[in-house]
Amino acid sequence: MAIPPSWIIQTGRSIWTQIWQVMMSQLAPRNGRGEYQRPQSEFRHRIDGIYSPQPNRYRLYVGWSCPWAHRTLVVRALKGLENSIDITILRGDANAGGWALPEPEHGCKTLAQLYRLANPGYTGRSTVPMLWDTQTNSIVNNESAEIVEILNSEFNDHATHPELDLSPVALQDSLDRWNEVIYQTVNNGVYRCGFAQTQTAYDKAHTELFATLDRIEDSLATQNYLCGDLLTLADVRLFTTLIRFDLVYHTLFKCNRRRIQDYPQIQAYVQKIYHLPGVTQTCDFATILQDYYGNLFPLNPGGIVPKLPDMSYLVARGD
Ligand SMILES: N[C@@H](CCC(=O)N[C@@H](CS)C(=O)NCC(=O)O)C(=O)O
Repeated sequence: MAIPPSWIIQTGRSIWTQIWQVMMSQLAPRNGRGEYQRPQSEFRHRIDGIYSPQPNRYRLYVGWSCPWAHRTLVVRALKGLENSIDITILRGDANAGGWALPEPEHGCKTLAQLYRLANPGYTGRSTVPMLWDTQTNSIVNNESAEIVEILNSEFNDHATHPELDLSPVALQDSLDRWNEVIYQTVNNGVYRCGFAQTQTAYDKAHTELFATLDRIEDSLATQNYLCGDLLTLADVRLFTTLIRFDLVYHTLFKCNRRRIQDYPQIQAYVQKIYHLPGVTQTCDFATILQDYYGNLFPLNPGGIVPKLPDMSYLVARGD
């Protein structure tokens, strides 16, 4: 006897919704309104005291797909720190839901093991980017917003481009203001859309995200970068979210009012940064697609990875 379709749908929906709610509550912390709450990064040392600015002493752990890690790769490239700060590129492990090392280091196969090697009993998240001190085998910092500041200012004696200052004092107020709004509504805003656990939380995040993108579009009509005519850390921080937007956030995270290629000014701005020396090489579109669609299981349980969308706006340079 055939099972009535309505029964299959009702049962499937009820079971799936319950499992989804359990998974999301574990993987994406939320407040009482179902709004995603990103946990704070726990390692916040600077390059001072025991951490002196020696070349080839520190190692950056990153993954190609992660927008926060990508910020550090862009600053490392722009400053010309490739020969003084080494990197380890981690692989997203879809089954374990974490980062795997390409080959064992200090007997560790995963980033989580490395975090615990340095800090036995650590119970927090093992995130990239992470700046590691090879001299003391300790974690210096795992907050991208701070790692980019460190790379911008602390290794100038060992940088090919020490003259490039991505955080000039004169622009500090404007930089801080942009960083604040862009973090809330764009960098973390796309995650607030994708990880929202109520309709109201999603609607709010979506509205705020596109209000900021509209505001950025207006600003870029009269200036090259967010704070005027100089590239700053605020642009780097925005860029790594924008470059992923049409690839993954527009679809997987339901950030779908417009794409980046529908904004003339923002599109030209992303294209300009993409072509700065060394930046193109930090953008790996295939891995971004694979990791987001493959690893964020509760958002894509079927596991099908879409084709690369048309990203030709990046290469069709208008200038
Ligand atoms: N606040 C951190 C966030 C970094 C972060 O969330 N990284 C993600 C990848 S996009 C991660 O490593 N997640 C692994 C986990 O949460 O276990 C930063 O900006 O550095």
